Amino acid sequence: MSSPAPTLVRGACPHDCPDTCALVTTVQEGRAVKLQGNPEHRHTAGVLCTKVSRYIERNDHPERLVQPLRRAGPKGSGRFEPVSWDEALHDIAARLGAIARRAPQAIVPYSYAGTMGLVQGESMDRRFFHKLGASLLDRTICATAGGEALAHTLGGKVGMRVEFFAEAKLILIWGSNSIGSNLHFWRHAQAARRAGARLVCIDPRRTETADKCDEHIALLPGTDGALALALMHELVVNDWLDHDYIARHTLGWERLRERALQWPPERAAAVCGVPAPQIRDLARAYGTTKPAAIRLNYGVQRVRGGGNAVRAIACLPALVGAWRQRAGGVLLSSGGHFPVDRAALQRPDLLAGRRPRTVNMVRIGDALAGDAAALADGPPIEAIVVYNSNPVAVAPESAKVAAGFAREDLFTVVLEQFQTDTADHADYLLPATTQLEHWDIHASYGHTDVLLNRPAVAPRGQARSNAWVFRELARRMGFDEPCFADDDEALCRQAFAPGAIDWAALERDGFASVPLPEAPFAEGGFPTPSGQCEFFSERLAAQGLDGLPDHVPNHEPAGSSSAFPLAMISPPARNFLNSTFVNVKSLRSIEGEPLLEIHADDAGARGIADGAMVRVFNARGEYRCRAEVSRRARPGVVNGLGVWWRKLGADGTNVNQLTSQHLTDIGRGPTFYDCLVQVEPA
Ligand SMILES: Nc1nc2c(c(=O)[nH]1)N[C@H]1C(S)=C(S)[C@@H](COP(=O)(O)OP(=O)(O)OC[C@H]3O[C@@H](n4cnc5c(=O)[nH]c(N)nc54)[C@H](O)[C@@H]3O)O[C@H]1N2
Ligand SMILES: Nc1nc2c(c(=O)[nH]1)N[C@H]1C(S)=C(S)[C@@H](COP(=O)(O)OP(=O)(O)OC[C@H]3O[C@@H](n4cnc5c(=O)[nH]c(N)nc54)[C@H](O)[C@@H]3O)O[C@H]1N2
Ligand code: SF4
Ligand SMILES: [Mo]
Repeated sequence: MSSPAPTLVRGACPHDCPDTCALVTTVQEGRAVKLQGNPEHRHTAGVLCTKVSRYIERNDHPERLVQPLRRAGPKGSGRFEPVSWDEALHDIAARLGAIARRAPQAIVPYSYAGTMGLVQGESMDRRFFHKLGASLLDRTICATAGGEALAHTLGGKVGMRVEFFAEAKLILIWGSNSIGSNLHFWRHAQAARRAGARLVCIDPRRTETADKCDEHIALLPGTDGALALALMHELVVNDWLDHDYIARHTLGWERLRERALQWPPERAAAVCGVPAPQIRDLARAYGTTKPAAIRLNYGVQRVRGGGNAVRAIACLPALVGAWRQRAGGVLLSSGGHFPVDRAALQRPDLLAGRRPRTVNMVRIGDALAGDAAALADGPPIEAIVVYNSNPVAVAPESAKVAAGFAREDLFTVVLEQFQTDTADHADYLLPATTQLEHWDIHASYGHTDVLLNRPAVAPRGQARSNAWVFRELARRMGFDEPCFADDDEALCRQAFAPGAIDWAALERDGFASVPLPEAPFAEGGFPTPSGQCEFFSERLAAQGLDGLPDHVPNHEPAGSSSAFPLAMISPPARNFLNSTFVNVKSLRSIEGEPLLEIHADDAGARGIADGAMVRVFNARGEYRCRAEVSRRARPGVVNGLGVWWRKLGADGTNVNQLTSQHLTDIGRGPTFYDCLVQVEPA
């Protein structure tokens, strides 16, 4: 007998990655046998990264959570016993209900972008917590510094369309290791280079992307604002300006001009730790090459002055009139181009006039420890419900985060696919479906297509979608609004207002483009209050902040401490996605083990040989890993790559043992790359 013909199911990559690839899963006899990039989707072009081409290995992993579990050991021990869904949900509803009757804000949701799906990420969950009156969560851990900075400059997460980078003659890749974390953009950059474009990488680390660019500017972390201001200085003094564009489409030029004139390249060179001629040369290229495009990424904004740096960089295209051409401008995020109907998905009206306090997820360590400021002067946290996130590994100052999650008096529910560091601390650990097993719908922050994800296979074991869990909890709590009955497929349909996207195309192809002009700001029309590119922001000035972009030094500037003389950054590992995939053996074996890249001079001065175990430490903690004496590290800066699972590291910690809970200047974001350390042989 021949086996039944395979079926092809169209989906979307769920990961927190700007590329939002279109997937095609081949299903045979109910099993996913092959996963490929959809060749018909122009942005995916049939290509997936190494990580997601292993998604079936992750899906079918022997350690997938397949049944609800209840804690059976001390808090944090990771020991569990099986329990039925009914019993788990009944008990969770009862315990959350008892807290909610007294102090609903003592319950905190904690979620981020384990999936970027609008349904499994921000729909039924939000409805549930809104109705409950739980604390709100400020979801700042990644992109709010840059996102809010962009909103104060361009008016939102808007910018160039990614496909037109291929036509640029100069591309600045600014704070992005595109080969590792934005592969499909890199294709366009390479096409541009083949057509004669110059590529410049601006990054403290000599990344694989830097290796392949024409030039690499290895500035010190947190000094991008100074570099951007020096570029402006040169644009002004050499009159490489588009006066017409500036006059018609910008706000605050006279004031910005004065600010820029305070930043001659020599001043910036001293701050950035790069030679002044290199800055002059970059300014000449930017001022005289058309079209010039900037791929700005989130790497620049994980420092105290990250918001200001993004604002300064986002001003550059207007100065030279780069927006006039479709291959000119800047792209940090395209997320603001999507007409997502968040009110329909999340139903903030269920708050019914209540205004719960907001907890900043970056400061979860302090919040769990009872710090009044981190608790926003609200009640102590008695219960936390974690989904789509692994805070014990990814949040800063993780000794405090782990201690908080280890509190015996904290009631913790974790929805997860795997037993992560956070899952180890659960009272109830609920098995979650993967992208191959549930419905979802996706916007993107790197291109401008909406993608629909259909389930390809049945859930493993008793795994259930996030939306299912919150629907069932709502039912048990007696929440009887009709919106709590919407199933996952119905939620997909509510994500965009009727008529806002082409549903027929989405259902047929799995993707549909958001209508958008080729050069969105050729004639100005920025979505700011003034309609102009706002060099000066009245809104920031009204908050008591500098209304102009400036260089804001790090909380922990390089060279400011003799005890901790090295600046540490901890950018993504190519074969992990944040802490996701660390437990996939084939990918972990490519990454090897937690590494700290260190320059030969810094290693030599400390008697550290290549491959030696080192102790990396500061006042917040210490972390052991292997040193790699590497040309990828510049003098004075060490690179701790990737967010490893703590329990898979050398001493049960990871790089976040060292990072701080300090926040950014704009957007209340984390400052992972604003961190001083010392290193010694272990
Ligand atoms: N493979 C892989 N891809 C990923 C991720 C992953 O973990 N792995 N993470 C995903 C997520 S959550 C995000 S938010 C996105 C965006 O992720 P990004 O933050 O854009 O990540 P990277 O592309 O690694 O680029 C960051 C680069 O910034 C550099 N950098 C660090 N500090 C500074 C600085 O002060 N100035 C400048 N100019 N550069 C600095 C780092 O060395 C690094 O090369 O990537 C996503 N894609
Ligand atoms: N030192 C340092 N720390 C960092 C960073 C850094 O560069 N350096 N990067 C930061 C950034 S940019 C970010 S975005 C954060 C990311 O932090 P997180 O958003 O916490 O990302 P992940 O570590 O990928 O964890 C996501 C978890 O969600 C789970 N998950 C996936 N899909 C589903 C689902 O459908 N349902 C449920 N219930 N669970 C699911 C996955 O199994 C995974 O364990 O980390 C930050 N931490
Ligand atoms: S992680 Fe990024 S590059 Fe990899 S498949 Fe997903 S969207 Fe594409
Ligand atoms: Mo992120």
